[in-house]
Amino acid sequence: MERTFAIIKPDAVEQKFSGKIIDRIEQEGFKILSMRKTRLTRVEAEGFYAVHRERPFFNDLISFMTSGPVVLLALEAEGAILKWRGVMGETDPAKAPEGSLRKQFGTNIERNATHGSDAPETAAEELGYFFRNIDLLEAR
Ligand code: 3AN
Repeated sequence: MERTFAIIKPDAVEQKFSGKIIDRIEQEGFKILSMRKTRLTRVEAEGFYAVHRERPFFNDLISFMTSGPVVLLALEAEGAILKWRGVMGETDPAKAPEGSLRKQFGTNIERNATHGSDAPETAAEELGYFFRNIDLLEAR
C-alpha cells in the first residue's frame, strides 16, 4: 500500500466542489487516512511550495493558496501517487483528459482544483508537513 498527499484547493472549495471531489476519491478506491479543512497561512504555503520559490508564478501561487479554505487529505491505495495524479489529470486543466478532476473542476494552471504529490519522497515530506503521525493512526 502507498500513501499520497492531496489538497482540494481554494477555487474548488469556494465553488462547493469539495463533496464531489471527496466522493470521487472514495469511488476510485482510495482510503482516506486523515482529512482536515483549514486555511493555510502564508508561512505554511511558502514552506509547502519552497521548491517553487524562484519560479515567476510563486507569489501568485501563494496568494491563491492562502485566499480561502482548503481540504488536506492523506490518501492510501495501491500505487496511490500515480493513481491520484491520473485522477487529477495534467496541471493545466486545458490539457487534462475528459473525466479528470482538473478538467471537470479546474479553471487554469493556477486555479486547478487539486494538488497531488509527484513522487514517494515528496509524498512522505508533504504528509509529514501537514499531518502528525497521530493524525494518521486513527484510520487503521
Ligand atoms: P503539479 O501540482 O501538477 O505537480 P507543479 O508542481 O509543476 O504541478 O506546480 C505546482 C503548482 O504551481 C501547480 N499546482 C500550479 O497550481 C502552479 N503552477 C505551476 N505552473 C504554473 C504556471 N505556469 N503558472 C501559474 N501557476 C503554476
